[in-house]
Amino acid sequence: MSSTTERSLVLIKPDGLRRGLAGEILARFERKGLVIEALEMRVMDAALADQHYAEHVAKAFYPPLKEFMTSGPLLALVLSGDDVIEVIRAMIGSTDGRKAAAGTIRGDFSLSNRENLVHASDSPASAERELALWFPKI
Ligand code: 3AN
Repeated sequence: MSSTTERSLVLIKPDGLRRGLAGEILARFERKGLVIEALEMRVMDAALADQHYAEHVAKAFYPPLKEFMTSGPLLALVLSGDDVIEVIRAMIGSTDGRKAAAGTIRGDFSLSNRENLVHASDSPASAERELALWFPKI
């Protein structure tokens, strides 16, 4: 099987920090063999939220999502490795923590479809767009 080294924008969301799960989540990515290329603690402001979630701004769930995502510090990461976009999506599990498979981050630690601990780019095009927003110098 061929492989491609990729980069993904990953956020450990405010619930991850509030609940003391940042180390656990980061450790899973490290143990998998992913490379941490950058890591910053940031607070997402309203303008960045609207850009980051451009595809969701008109949806009914967006206002409470924005409120949550701007509610406290998060960790923004650039992770790289072979096929990382797909690998990380598999590690975090499906959006709704109640339905995410056991063994995934959301499946093991989240009971919510909003406070679901992690964001990760879902395609190479999303990764490029999100990395430019969060880490314009990298
Ligand atoms: P994912 O993060 O799994 O890629 P998206 O891109 O569909 O999911 O949604 C972005 C974020 O919006 C999710 N991480 C979650 O926090 C929130 N979200 C998605 N769908 C809902 C929903 N039906 N109700 C509340 N929040 C939602």
